[in-house]
Amino acid sequence: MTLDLFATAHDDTDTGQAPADVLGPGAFLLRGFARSRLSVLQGDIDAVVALAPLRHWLTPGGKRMSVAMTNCGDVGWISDRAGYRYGSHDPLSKQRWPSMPASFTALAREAAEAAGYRGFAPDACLINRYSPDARLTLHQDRDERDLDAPIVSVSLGLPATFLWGGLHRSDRTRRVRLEPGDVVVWGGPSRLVYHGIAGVEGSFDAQAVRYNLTFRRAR
Ligand code: MD6
Ligand code: FE
Repeated sequence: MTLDLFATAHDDTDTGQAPADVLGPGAFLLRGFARSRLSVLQGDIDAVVALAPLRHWLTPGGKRMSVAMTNCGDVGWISDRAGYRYGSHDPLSKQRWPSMPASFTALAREAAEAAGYRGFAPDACLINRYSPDARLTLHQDRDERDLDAPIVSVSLGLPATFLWGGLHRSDRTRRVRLEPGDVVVWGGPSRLVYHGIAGVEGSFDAQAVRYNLTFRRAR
């Protein structure tokens, strides 16, 4: 599938795919791109979490992150007092990270392609779980070796307020609501844009959480 950035309401009904929002040069919000796959994705998240449980990393400064995280793929993102990095093994189990489910790899490749990035083959998938009190402060994703590859980010569960800034931390931010099934793809001139999660919507269901998958080419 290719994106028609100038799609009209009429085109949407033809393709079943809403037109993309342009967040910036090379950065797109594909609304609902993963909506039909949410239950398969959630089942695969649960399978990964059974092998590599969600945990709250410490920041290099020693603070417990409010977002719970785990990984699948050849390498996983790790944070502790020694810093941020990618590693092939889960520090908790000392085992390799679980392999990336086929449903994840296919979605990441297809979403990247829809945004104009052909041949995206992620080697890392970070799984984030947000309870209603969790936040992710403004940051850049720059621990990856290959900054030419885009990042693909998938939302499941509770809606969230995503912060989209600029190339400097002090640049003003735009607030974007992310709903389950939304996919954000960014790369090129936007690859190092500052971004974060201001919060997720509360729910009467105490079990309710938001999951986010971010796919990267890390090594
Ligand atoms: C989140 N996402 O949506 C956090 N990073 O839960 C990210 O930090 C992120 O969505 C890089 C690229 C896309 C993202
Ligand atoms: Fe990020």
